[in-house]
Amino acid sequence: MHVTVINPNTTASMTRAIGEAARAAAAAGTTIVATNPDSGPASIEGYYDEVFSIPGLIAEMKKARGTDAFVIACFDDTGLDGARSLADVPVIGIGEAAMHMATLVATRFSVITTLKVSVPALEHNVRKYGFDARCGRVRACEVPVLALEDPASGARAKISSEIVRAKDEDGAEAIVLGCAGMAELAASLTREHGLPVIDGVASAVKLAEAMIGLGLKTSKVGGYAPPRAKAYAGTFAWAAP
Ligand code: 5HY
Repeated sequence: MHVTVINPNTTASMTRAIGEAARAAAAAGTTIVATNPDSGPASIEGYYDEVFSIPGLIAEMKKARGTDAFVIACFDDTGLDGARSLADVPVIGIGEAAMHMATLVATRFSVITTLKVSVPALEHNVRKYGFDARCGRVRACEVPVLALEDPASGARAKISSEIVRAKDEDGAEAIVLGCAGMAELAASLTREHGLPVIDGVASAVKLAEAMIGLGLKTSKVGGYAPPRAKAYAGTFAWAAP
């Protein structure tokens, strides 16, 4: 199995950490290639950054050869529907994957993301995926995406105290980590707090392996039908279907 993991922001150090988390979760025989675009935002925090990260994501998909599945390694599931329209193979967003895993192990979960500017887009995804009856709240630990990799940011402690609040105030029975940059914290936070703390990168890789194993492909009979051939002008002529 060959899985292409795309970090839609342009920060290579974050892509390396995402690749490590994906390989740590992958089964023997699954090869992981982790990439990021060379144009677009250094991190995705809110709607504006999201808009400018999608062309780079699509460009990385078009470059990929012989992949059996794509993983979009941004918790906003950036450009997920457009990506599924382009690809025949499964395309899995780490946000949707982690939420599915949470509902398999708990009646109620909370999401802990980076900044509050990211919260509305994630709340929208919770509703879009039909998890609003199972998700207590989308919380922000107020640590910027790129500060997550800086030990001096106190990110782990801030996420940890948000978990305590989610358990007390939301009745959370599981926690979903709301950023690809939090992947390496899942295991130790699970031990510390005595409940499942779920990382989307690992969740998406395992779901990709399951879907490839089942021979499941993206349906092309409706919303994810291939885009109709047409001209794209100017900067995006390369993206013309
Ligand atoms: C992520 N941003 O997973 C999201 C998290 C967020 O660059 N990678 C990003 O804050 O929305």
